Amino acid sequence: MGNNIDMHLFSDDEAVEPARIELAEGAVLFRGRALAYEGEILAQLASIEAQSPFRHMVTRGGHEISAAMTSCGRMGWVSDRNGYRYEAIDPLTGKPWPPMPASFTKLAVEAASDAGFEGFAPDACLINCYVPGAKMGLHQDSDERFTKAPIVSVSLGVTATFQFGGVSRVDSVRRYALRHGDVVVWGGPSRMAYHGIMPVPPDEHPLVGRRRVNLTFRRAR
Ligand code: MD6
Ligand code: FE
Repeated sequence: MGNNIDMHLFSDDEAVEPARIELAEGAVLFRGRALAYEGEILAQLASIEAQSPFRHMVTRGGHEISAAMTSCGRMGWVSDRNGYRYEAIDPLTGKPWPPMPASFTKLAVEAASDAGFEGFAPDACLINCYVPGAKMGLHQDSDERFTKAPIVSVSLGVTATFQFGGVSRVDSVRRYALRHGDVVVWGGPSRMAYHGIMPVPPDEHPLVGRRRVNLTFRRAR
């Protein structure tokens, strides 16, 4: 029995690290929550990429965003010299964004519900692809009309360091490793928290390769 206790406490990372971590009020990290869906998500991702490829968008100021992006769902996130917004047509292809796969919606809705946000109905899934060195500076997600809805974020591939601050840019930030399969839900008092991704290290994931892919589900309209 003593051995079992030792194994439970020290031999298994899952046991040492809880599956659910409260980052702040309204923000929850679920370790490994998407692992049960990984094959399905990666297959759907290949199909989405084939229809609406990853591309580097520019900001209003003309700076290229280092993460390559695409979207699925009724609305997609777009940035160009006119700024950030949601659009129903992919400007690269001139066609609607690929539909949101049912498995994506199920994962996002269930995770939101477990974090305390019932009735989440995402209409947009922004997909970010980071190669080694790519990053995302501290920002707030404020382009959505319904900020009452939470955001659900799914990390795949190479582990990256997530910075999570407060609702003011000058608030101190905490850092968390986001690994393949981790899901973060945030809303309520955390919905406007500043956050970012530190430069992704030159690692390789056995299924995803030398990249990190992040899905963020939102209610845009
Ligand atoms: C990323 N994520 O993880 C970028 N935004 O690659 C985000 O910007 C983000 O993870 C809002 C809520 C959760 C997120
Ligand atoms: Fe964000």
